[in-house]
Amino acid sequence: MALTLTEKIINAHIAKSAGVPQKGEPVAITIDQTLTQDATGTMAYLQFETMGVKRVKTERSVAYIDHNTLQSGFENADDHRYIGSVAKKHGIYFSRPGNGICHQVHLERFGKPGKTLIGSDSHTPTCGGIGMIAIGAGGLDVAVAMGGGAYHITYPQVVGIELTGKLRDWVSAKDVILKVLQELSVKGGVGKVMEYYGEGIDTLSVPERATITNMGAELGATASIFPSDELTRQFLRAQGREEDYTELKADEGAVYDSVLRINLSELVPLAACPHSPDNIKAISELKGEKIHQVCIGSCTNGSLQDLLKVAHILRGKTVHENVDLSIAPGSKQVFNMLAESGALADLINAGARMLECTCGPCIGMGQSPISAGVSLRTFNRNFLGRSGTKDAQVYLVSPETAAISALNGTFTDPMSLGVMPAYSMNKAFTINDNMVTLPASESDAENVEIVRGPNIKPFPSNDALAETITAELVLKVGDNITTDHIMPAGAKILPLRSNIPAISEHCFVVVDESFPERAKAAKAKGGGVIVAGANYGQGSSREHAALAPVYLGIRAVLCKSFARIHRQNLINNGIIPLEFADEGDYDKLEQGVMLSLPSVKSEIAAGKDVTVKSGSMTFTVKCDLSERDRDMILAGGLLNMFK
Ligand code: MIC
Ligand code: SF4
Repeated sequence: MALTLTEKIINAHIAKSAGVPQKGEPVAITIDQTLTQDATGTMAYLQFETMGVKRVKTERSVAYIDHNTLQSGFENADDHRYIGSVAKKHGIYFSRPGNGICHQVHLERFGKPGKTLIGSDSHTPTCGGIGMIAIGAGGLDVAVAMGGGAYHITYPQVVGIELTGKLRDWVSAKDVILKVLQELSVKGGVGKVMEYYGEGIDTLSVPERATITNMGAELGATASIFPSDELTRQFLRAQGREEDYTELKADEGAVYDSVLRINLSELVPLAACPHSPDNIKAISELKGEKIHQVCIGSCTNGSLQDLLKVAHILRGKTVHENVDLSIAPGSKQVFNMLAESGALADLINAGARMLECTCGPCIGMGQSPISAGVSLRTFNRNFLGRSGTKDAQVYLVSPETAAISALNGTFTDPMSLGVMPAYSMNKAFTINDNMVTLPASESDAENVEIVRGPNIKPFPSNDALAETITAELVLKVGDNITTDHIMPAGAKILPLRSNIPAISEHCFVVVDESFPERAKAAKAKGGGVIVAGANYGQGSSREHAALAPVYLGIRAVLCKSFARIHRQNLINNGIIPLEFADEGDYDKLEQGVMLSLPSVKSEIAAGKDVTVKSGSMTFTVKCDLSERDRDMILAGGLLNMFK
């Protein structure tokens, strides 16, 4: 049978040889590579340590420091040191602070076509740009994979995205993925892999493809992938690793579960408007509106190609007096090459505030906009409050739109710039892996000591499931609640990532400041339940959005539907994921009522719907779990199950 590229790679990685499961059925896949970043990494490595595995069992595991890099106290620095020491001891490559953003560096230096990668960051699918099945996951799942365990997913549907035509001058790869988001929405990719094909892909370089696969995360997709072709070979050759190249594509006649066709020639510059990546308008509709800030960089648009275009636009000009422009290159390689080519001088001369090559403003690590400010960012998320300024209006745009708008002080269509100069990717990148520390040899590893700072507190454990739950409906929220609502990030809160009791005090405060107090009061009386609309938990992979609720006594989340990674994080930590069988029941429940689940344990163990009672009302809700997930829920989480 003719297979899609996604199916070929997944089928070659099926862990147990019970044959290829049907689409929508659980599948366990073997994992070739893992990555972690520092904001999720501390938890992942604490969990890895409890597994007692001496050396990672993957082909390559890399620990990056790129998120929590603002050291305004000892916490982040301590966590970096801890991760570095674990990496050295257990066979993990360590990308030191200053080396760049995990997804950019992994694409440049480690990713390999045809391999599987999971990472404790939702934008891990970036490496789909070089033909990998790369998936974002919770830290615990990454820890299990480092220990040689399989990764469990639902066998995805494969959406074919056929690209025809060619982008016009100043229309960017970012506009392609914004168009896909406009068509499919932030929940359009749940349970699916987006596979790109068609003549249009021949016009997109690997970094451009990576911009597109990166923001597949915003569709909720499990992964996004491009074929590995001549352009992939050129990229790998330019990275000095042509030997990692393999040609990969879908079989002739492969059938996709659904198809979306996009003619690149018809696209125009777009923006995702506040506060959702699928709230799309054309820049021409926003033209002339005043802006206050521009931030360029991130794992979406921090490549050399992106920043060379920005430098070209800024050359010899000055950033508008009402605009603050910050630029964070995606990696040390990009930063170096900007310096070598002289483009860095163009950026500095124009008045850009150059930041180190980290996530920076994308995760609210500095550069919060002014009150009610309009900020144009080349990033991938514009969720409420994520920038650090709650009433800021964040728009997601291409580097081209960002740069020209920074000069004019208003939304400006880059197509007004006329003909674009010919850009060719460098034949060779500047390669210097001196900021990647190699792990100790097996014999030396015995002597490596793990360094633990005082900020590192043990993670909370859950109890095995009891037969009955009686809990308060402590919070009722609507559709598309993000993990940035559940567990906000930013410079003030991120240093608490290794301290669950402390970070829990910030849980849901963007939505309701009294939530932590109310949840704790409910915990003392049996626990709490959260009720939500559709696509609950979209966005990041941060396990803290499950760990803090565990700590605050949340026993179950009852919603219309879940985002994939967050649902798994809830299960891994023993919070029951329930879905309304009749969505009308959502409207009947009010915050503050008591809910009882009289036979929850027996019902879940028997694979039945779960009975819920509230006052005189009785209804059933769905709890569709694989056998493994059911065992985890009954045990109170993955680590309990191991014990
Ligand atoms: C994000 O972009 O939201 C993050 C910060 O990279 C998260 C990870 C985290 O919260 O640590 C993600 O995408 O998974
Ligand atoms: Fe970092 Fe932003 Fe990318 Fe997340 S989305 S990995 S915070 S650059």
